[in-house]
Amino acid sequence: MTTNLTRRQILGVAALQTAAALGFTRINLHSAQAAEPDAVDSAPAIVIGSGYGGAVAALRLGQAGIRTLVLEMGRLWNNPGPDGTVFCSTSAPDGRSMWFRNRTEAPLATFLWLDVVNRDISPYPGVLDRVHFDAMSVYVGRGVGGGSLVNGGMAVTPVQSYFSEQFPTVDATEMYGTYFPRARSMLGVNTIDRAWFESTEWYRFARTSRKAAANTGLKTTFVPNVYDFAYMRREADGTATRSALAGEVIYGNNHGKRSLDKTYLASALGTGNVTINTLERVREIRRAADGTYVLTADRIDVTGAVVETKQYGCTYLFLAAGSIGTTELLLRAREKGTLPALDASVGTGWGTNGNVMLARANHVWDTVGADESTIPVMGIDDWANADNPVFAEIAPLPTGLEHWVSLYLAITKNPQRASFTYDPSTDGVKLGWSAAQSAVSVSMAKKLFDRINTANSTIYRYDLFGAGSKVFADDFTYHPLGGCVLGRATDDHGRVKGYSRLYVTDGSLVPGNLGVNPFLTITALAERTMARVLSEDTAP
Ligand code: FAE
Repeated sequence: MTTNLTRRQILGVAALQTAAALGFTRINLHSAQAAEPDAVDSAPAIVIGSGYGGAVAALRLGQAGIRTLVLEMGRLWNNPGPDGTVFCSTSAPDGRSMWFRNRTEAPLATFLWLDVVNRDISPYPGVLDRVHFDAMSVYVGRGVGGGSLVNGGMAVTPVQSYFSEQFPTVDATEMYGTYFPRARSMLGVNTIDRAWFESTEWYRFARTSRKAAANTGLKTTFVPNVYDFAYMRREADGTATRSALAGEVIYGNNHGKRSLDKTYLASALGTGNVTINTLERVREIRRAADGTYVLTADRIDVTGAVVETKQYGCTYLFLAAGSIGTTELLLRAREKGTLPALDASVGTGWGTNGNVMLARANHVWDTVGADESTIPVMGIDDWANADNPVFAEIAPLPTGLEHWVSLYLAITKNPQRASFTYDPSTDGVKLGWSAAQSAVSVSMAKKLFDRINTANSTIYRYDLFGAGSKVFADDFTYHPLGGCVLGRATDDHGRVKGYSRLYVTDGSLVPGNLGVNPFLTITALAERTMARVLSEDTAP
């Protein structure tokens, strides 16, 4: 990994490693029996979750000199396994791939209808989770860095007019002038060299999809990424260990990716004010009589057994457990009466960002190449089409063989939203999203790709999404958004309604749809919240 780290970031990485070592040692010392919570550990500020929203909160709190504890249910991904790598490979996944599963659950289930993609694995706190609800499942990252550990790294700035439509009370000039640039710079966003893109075998697949779009009269656009493209070129030259060029992405990149543990979180630890506890899942939040917050968290071991139940206290509480995690924590607190004054809109306004995955079969002369980089760098941009707005990421399908498949993740302007409800029988949440709501995304994606197929005399692939010749994968999303929407469940800066010194900084603030991949916006909004909170709420 050659991504440049600042001295503070290097200190931070060293601290992460020490914390992990200590964490695992402590875990081994405890019996598998869960204990009752006893002592309350306290910190002025606690952050739940270490994805984008949590990483921004931790860094800015640490820089402000506020001692901060981050609680993360996943593990720290820094120690190599027996095979010498931190993350397992995509072609031969093991327990490190998925969160406590007996078998992997990859987005593409089959190839030529054959069950050749998924593998049996041993349960372990792996890096990718697929959370199942009735008619929708949600992919999320687990570990220090959250979704940044497993995602495609696409750092896309939304169209300003649509951002303003979704966030009418947020000053867009300030977002586009200050917070988006700040987020891009902190995340290490870079762009692929155009000449290399045009010539390398590794992006033949994207050029072939671009040609099909151009034949349809559609516009394509380059998309920035946090994967280090200079490193990728060295991979191609054979002078650096391959990661993006070795099929790595959804189960973690061993090299090249500027995930949050290398950027925001390393800097946060470098402040000396931030500690991250791993394998600790917050279960309950309540408010003490003095107005401070008390959290109950289960510490698990690598078998998933609860080895300790802990209580934490804090003055400032930042929820950054992701759209699903934060919404569940708040809904449970409202419905069980531990935070009864939470707004009625908590749990509402959730959407899939209109996600649909699909693939086309190219003609034999339109090859995609045996070599495909896992890092997407291009999208079909038809968002300005008022009749059917779609932004479709040109996605890789690296198998090491020519397969003539063009894969896409379409982001459609689906207006459908769903709500979560608390289920006392499981102490969890149910999601009211229906298959009919997914059908709205499918019909929009179909409209666009029918045009592309007609213009190119091509057809869809029917063999990739499981038995039954499913063409449109509409039963999962990579982009869960909403549940605690900005300006509804919170004020305009993520302060949760009904309680002081309680904040949300993650994807649950985004009202269900953004039109582009969401992490840059989540990061920029979190920067905006932290700037306001630190200037107004934490003064002595
Ligand atoms: P997130 O990153 O999910 O972090 C939440 C963290 O909280 C996780 O580490 C959880 O383990 C932890 N957590 C949850 N509950 C608890 C609890 N009770 N106690 C303690 N910890 C908890 O949230 N987006 C893009 O913009 N570009 C892409 O290219 C892209 N590709 C993607 C590919 C895949 C396969 C996936 C799954 C997602 C992709 N995304 C992409 C989405 C992006 O990763 C996602 O929007 C962000 O990670 C969401 O950030 P949050 O801070 O909301």
